[in-house]
Amino acid sequence: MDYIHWYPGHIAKAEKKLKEQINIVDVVIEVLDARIPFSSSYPDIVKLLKEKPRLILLNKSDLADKEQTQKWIKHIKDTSNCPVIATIANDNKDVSKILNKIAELGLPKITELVKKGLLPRAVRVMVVGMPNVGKSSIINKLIRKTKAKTGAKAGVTREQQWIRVNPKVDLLDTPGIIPLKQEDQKKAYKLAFVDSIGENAYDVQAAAEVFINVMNEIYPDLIKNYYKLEDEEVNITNISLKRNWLIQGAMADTKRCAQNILTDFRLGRLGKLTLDKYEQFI
Ligand SMILES: Nc1nc2c(ncn2[C@@H]2O[C@H](COP(=O)(O)OP(=O)(O)OP(=O)(O)O)[C@@H](O)[C@H]2O)c(=O)[nH]1
Ligand SMILES: [Mg+2]
Repeated sequence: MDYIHWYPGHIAKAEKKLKEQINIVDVVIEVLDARIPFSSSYPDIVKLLKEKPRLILLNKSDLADKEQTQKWIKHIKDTSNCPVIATIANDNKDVSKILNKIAELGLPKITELVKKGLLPRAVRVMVVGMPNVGKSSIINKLIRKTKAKTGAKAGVTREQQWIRVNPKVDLLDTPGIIPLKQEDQKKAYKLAFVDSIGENAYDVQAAAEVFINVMNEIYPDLIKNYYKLEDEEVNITNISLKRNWLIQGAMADTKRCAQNILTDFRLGRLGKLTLDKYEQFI
């Protein structure tokens, strides 16, 4: 099997920046992709976030299997002891729920400050998550109504700003990117399927093959039915031929086909799917 590769230099840099950001916040919003709640999580998150209180969002829940999302929410709540909310970035219904949770999670810290004789202040929060899970979209929706930036604070790199979302919550405008460090290739491929890993790190055709295998395990017949295959084996060549994705000499254009399969999944054309099937993990 082809392997997905990462670049250690990038990881070290991302990690350093994330650590600096973590130091100055009270609460962290961890964004996961609802289609892969396990594979988009970071195994050592508690340590990475220095045990800061955490709100977990299963974002892109509009693209995930609803029943699976409910099971994952309950499981993550039970095992992490953190509040968990399913979100859709361009839907504003959950904004107040998110902000209330942040204020609640940050309250012990603010109370502690007041006990020390300091003035109460807004809870400082930041958004973290793997690439492409929807961090920026979530920041944008939280600050939609507020354009006022509250200025830089010591210890933050200059391009970062605090935004007063409401009297109780200050949000860091730059998300923290969680380094993709897993050696676990199964997880890596699932991250590739949801576009969390750049295509220069893997072979698209190999990824599409793995995708078909994953789909056959979790949603048997879905790929076969979607691409209207009959008795032929479900593979890239047969899908190309069926769809008439051809290159010279009437040969299957497997490269184009592989790309199209992944795009169909990413755009939700194959349906609302969860590729980390809860029952396979528990
Ligand atoms: N369907 C759907 N698409 C979403 C959702 N959230 C974000 N997206 C899309 O996913 C893509 C990535 O969203 P971003 O907010 O840029 O994600 P990010 O985590 O900031 O990505 P990086 O900055 O690259 O790490 C964009 O095309 C968004 O429109 C969601 O809840 N549902
Ligand atoms: Mg972003």
